Amino acid sequence: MVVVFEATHEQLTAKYPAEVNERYPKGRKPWISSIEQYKTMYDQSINDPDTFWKERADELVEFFSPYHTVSSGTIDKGDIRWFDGGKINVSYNCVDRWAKKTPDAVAIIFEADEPGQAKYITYKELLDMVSKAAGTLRSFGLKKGDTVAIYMPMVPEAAVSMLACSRLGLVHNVVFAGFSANSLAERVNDSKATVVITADQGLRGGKVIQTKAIVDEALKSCPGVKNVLVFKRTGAQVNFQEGRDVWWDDALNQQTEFVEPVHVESEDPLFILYTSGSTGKPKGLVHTTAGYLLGAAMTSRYTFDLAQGDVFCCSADVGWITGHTYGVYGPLSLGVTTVIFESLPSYPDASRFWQTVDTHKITQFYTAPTAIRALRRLGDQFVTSNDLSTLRVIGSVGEPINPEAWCWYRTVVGKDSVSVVDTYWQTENGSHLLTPMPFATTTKPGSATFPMFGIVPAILDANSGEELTSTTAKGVLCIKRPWPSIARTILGDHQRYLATYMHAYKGYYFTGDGVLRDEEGYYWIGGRVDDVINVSGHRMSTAEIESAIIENEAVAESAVVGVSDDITGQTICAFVLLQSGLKESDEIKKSIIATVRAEIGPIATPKYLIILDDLPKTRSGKIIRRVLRKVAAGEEDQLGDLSTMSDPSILAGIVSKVHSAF
Ligand code: 6R9
Repeated sequence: MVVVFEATHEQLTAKYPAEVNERYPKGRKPWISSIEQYKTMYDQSINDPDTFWKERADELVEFFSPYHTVSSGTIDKGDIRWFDGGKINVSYNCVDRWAKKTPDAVAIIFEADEPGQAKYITYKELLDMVSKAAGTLRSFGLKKGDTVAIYMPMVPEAAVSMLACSRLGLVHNVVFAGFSANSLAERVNDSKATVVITADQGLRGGKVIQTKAIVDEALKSCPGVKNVLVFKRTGAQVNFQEGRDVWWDDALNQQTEFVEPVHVESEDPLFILYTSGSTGKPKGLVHTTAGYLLGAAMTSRYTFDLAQGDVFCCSADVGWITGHTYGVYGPLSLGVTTVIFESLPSYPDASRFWQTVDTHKITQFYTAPTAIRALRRLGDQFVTSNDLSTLRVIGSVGEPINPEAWCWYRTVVGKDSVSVVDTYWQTENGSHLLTPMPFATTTKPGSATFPMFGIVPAILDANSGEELTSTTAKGVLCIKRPWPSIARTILGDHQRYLATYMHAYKGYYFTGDGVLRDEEGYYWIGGRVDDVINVSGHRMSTAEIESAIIENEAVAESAVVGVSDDITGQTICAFVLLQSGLKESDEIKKSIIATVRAEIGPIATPKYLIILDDLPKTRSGKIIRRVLRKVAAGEEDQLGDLSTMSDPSILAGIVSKVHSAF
């Protein structure tokens, strides 16, 4: 059974015409100014894709030497290639081009944790930093194709590090700095990184994070790492291992020679990014160079109506795909200003986002539903005390946005006069799959509306795998054709890539999300249909959390399910069976929580930890998670067919335990 979005009739029919957005960009028309223009371009992207993509590539990116083939390969074979034969460099496209054309334009605004401490980096300065950082990486002996892990707080130097890697054809592996030492070590080793870039400490909401100490701990089990480049964020005294560790400032200051961008192949890897799948081990998705860059540039331009002169703020951490594509590569490839936001939406109070918008005259703002819902709950006064009239487009990403939060975002933040773009996509996709066009698409709160150029969605019946071709349809979302920024493989496991995405429904790319298409062809994403849960827009697999819990010696077995939550979308609910002879106690519970935090990181902390005497199982011994999910959702009257359950008499005990825990 697939759970898909269930909206009320009112929600499905509420509409916001594109014309309400009168905040046109200064001195030009929006990139897409009518739904007819969108449709014409979309039709071309489907009927004559090679011409469409050649035109976009000509407009948006610069190759050193031309490609001979726009695209080749199929989803079924998993051998997708774009712009074969071309030579290109991402840092050249994102930095050098603009440092020549508009050297004094601001590339990065750093909105530091404490208000009033912003820093501005022009394109000319960014080029200098990127060249010096690349020179430093080269001095470590790194060569094209080598991997560098980046474990950094949200500081401009994180973006500089990514760009410096791309300048040399090095593959970056950014690991979210909220992950534990164990998770970091696993990702460093799996990607065979030999250098780690990090900071002494991080700052978030006034709290200090011991970033370097976590790296030191992780590297005890990473024998392949030869050097650690350490940026001083706070200047605190931290452990420093002579011979291995190098200070960022010292190393960059020694670089006197300009480092030219290396001409890499279109299909050379640009980065690896780990994400959770429905099984235990995180997957290292591999994105390649030219297709990814074009996907980032094109979607940034059209989804946000971005152009030079705009100030774009994406609040996502660089440790996630959104931070990669829309915090760094998309806006910089268009020569616009990107805001790197180090703090929290609630620090020092709930007006922080909106004060940041006014201070830097932000024109497009992009955040997650969990932040929107949390801020909505704290009250309108934090928003309305700010002007916010520079905003033209406000975006949402990471999880389904409920219509109430959508309407609040548009009415209170957007003052009923901007476009809301609810953008649907995934780490695997590189860039937007479904999104409105800000001055063209009539939106419906809660719907990501229509496909991006080049994207052919298909809704399949989850059980039969048959494509549902009628306009109104409900099922699982798949994509029928390759697009430039789709991930090309899972590092070291192409079979898993094929099995997970390309062969789950043969010939279709499978997203793992449930979807509804309404009678007007609008898409409504329902959420994951697999064992992936989404907490505040962070993807985690239940299997991954279960294997962390099992690491605790008091635990015999565990089953993790997602429970819906008003603010975070979902939260983690862990059911645990203790080793025989052990009794439930606060100490045991605390120790299990500590194990999860150490194994994965604080983001995986279960909100509910319920110790049971028995888990619901099939006769063959498989845990029936569906039963636990239903009980945790308070739907114990809808458990469905229990004929395969070995001992239904344990249900009453589980229900009463859950009731007392919630
Ligand atoms: C970009 C990003 C991907 C999963 C995806 C889906 C959920 C993302 C969404 C959305 C509904 C949206 N998701 N955007 N669901 N509406 N606008 O978040 O990538 O971390 O890989 O997560 O997030 O479930 O499958 P990633």
